[in-house]
Amino acid sequence: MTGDANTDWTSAVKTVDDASQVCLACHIRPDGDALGSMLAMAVALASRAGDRAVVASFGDSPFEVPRILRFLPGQSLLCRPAEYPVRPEVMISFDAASIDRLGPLAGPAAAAGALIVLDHHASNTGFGTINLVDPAAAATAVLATELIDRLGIPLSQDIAVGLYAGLVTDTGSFKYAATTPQVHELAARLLATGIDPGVVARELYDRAPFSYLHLLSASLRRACLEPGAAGGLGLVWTTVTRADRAAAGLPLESAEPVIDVIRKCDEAEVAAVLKEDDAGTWQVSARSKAAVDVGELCAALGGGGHARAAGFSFTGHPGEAVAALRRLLDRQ
Ligand SMILES: [Mn+2]
Repeated sequence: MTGDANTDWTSAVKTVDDASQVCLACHIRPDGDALGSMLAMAVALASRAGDRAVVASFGDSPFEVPRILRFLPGQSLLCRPAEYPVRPEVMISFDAASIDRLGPLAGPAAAAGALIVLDHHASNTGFGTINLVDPAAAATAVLATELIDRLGIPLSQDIAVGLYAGLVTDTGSFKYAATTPQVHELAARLLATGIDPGVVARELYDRAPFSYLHLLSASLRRACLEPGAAGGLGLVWTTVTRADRAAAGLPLESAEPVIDVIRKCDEAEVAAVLKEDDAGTWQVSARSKAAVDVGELCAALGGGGHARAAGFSFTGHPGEAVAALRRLLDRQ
């Protein structure tokens, strides 16, 4: 935690308590941690007596909640970026390492009377007026829980579902090294509200339309193994093209789970999936097992993320993106 942590938490609580309007935002193309944490906080703030207005949004265009996150409670509190206050009295940012990750909501963030930043990226730039940033936290959901607790708001089931979704997402269903005893203690607290972990897991990971099987198959068939990459630790990569998605009738976000199949490969420390978006830009997801910091690598390519899970965007031929990645891997 940066700065004097306790002072920062105290001023965050006072800032929220004193506000007549609180505006929430999370990073563009939100994942379960970004949207789950934000909606949990939105429900928490809206549940409290008083006439404080609460709005929440993210800067995607078109503005659509990703399919796998449509089960999250609190979506009635969402507004489109165009309807977002231009100069919020108090704004809270969730899971964004830098202000540009808010997309079009970076403007309101820069103009806000107070900006509270809740995040766990080691690369966080400290762009808030109050920065509640803890790289040791397994998820932004951990920090959102702390703020909800400090505000004295009891955890309802609707709040717990969002926080639990964040925890599950960022720990890879309690599989990653960040899964500390404290993570399981928080999970226990959230489950004790009576929420169903099976429902959350199924919504997040265990459902897809039939056509996804064809998209997955096309992508797996093209997988390349480069055993000599990363100083002999190995790289495995593949693509999901616009043509694959058009054939399956699926949006970009449907390609997200492909990396979890690719990264199983024993012969590679690093895995990458290049997903072609609707504009023809490649959205690259990278994962590592233990030795390589893909967060650093992706930051060098204009992206960012964590040591074991990160990403960047690339315009050009996918082979060039892989070549750029390979050069950095060999250097690291
Ligand atoms: Mn996160």
